[in-house]
Amino acid sequence: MSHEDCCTKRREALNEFALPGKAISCERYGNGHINDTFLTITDEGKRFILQRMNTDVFKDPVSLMNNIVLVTEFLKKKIEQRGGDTERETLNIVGTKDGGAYHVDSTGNYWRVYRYIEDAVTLDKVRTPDDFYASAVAFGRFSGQMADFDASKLTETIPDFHNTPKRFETFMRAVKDDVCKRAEGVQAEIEFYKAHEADMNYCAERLKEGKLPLRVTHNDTKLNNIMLDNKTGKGICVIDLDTVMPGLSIYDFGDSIRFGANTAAEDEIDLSKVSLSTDLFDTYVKGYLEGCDGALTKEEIKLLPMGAKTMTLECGMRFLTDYLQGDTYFMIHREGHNLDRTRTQIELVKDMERKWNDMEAIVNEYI
Ligand code: ADP
Ligand code: GN1
Ligand code: MG
Repeated sequence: MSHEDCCTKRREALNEFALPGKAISCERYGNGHINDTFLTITDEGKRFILQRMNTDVFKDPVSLMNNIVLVTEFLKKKIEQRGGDTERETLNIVGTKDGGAYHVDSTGNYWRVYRYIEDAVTLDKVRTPDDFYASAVAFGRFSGQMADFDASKLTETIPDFHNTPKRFETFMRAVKDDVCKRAEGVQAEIEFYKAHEADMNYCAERLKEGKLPLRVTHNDTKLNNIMLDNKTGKGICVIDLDTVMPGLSIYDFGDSIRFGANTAAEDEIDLSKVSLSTDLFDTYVKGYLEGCDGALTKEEIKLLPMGAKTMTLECGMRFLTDYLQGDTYFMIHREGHNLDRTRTQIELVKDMERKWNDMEAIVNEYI
């Protein structure tokens, strides 16, 4: 869609929602890789998040929005029960003028609006360990809150989202098909993932054996999917609820480590900057277990390092798959962006392997 078309579509879409006052600005916002996100401000100075949902990624946006309505309503009740602030501690959907949770425009784009969570930030990098600790407590608490949610009500918005063995099959198919003729240039990266196939099966096998429980998890626990309160520094609200589905707690833990305990950005080009901060790892273990409030089993705690390694392997392999398939899934902002992302993830796995004993010693302290 051209820039102008996009602006027109946005304006038209905004008009469908029951906003107080008139929208006077609407600018691209945030660093998510999936949806098109815009910040809109009304003539009364109220702020809202407008999103064009990515329907290539989320093939059933109607069920997805149904999930989000169910989850946010459920969380709202819990927040009310503990006397919290329902405006800030969960996402709030702004309905359309005719009472729907989303709008479909004339060309089939799906739009939604959330109230903007004020006096809070999302971060792409921790400023201090306290930020990471706060995010860990909040993500842990999120899964605790979801413990008595009826998972059968949820649609799997992306089937096999964290089915790592299946992701490996998809990756191998992408290597074989090589539709963009890029495989030759990334042989070392391909070999790295082939050599780690057994690691990628490990947690999935423990799940199959019943050693790891299936819980309702967030599944996309990046640091920038949590709002930190400007005044208290606490994790006020978990956002990006598109992938709330049954999953493994060690994967929620692991994806946070992959993104937040890396000493470099996810797309850093200078690989010498990439490493696992064992201090941040320790901080996150402490916060996550506190947030989960005793809910994790001994086996889950023991396998937290493996959750981190699996998520870092899986995510890097997904970036490489997307690179091989012509960058159709993750939003890219430069040539080779997905390959840069792959390389940081590989470097991070290598550093985890070097620091494996330290990671295990840290979690053992908490068992
Ligand atoms: P994506 O799925 O593309 O990652 P997100 O839902 O995570 O999209 O939104 C992208 C970014 O927009 C977030 O990282 C956050 O900075 C901002 N954002 C999203 N929802 C809100 C909200 N309700 N209030 C404030 N900021 C938000
Ligand atoms: C995507 O939507 P966002 O940017 O929070 C992706 C995650 C990846 C992450 C990598 C639905 O997360 O699975 O781990 O990018 N989300 C989806 O940064 O695929
Ligand atoms: Mg996001």
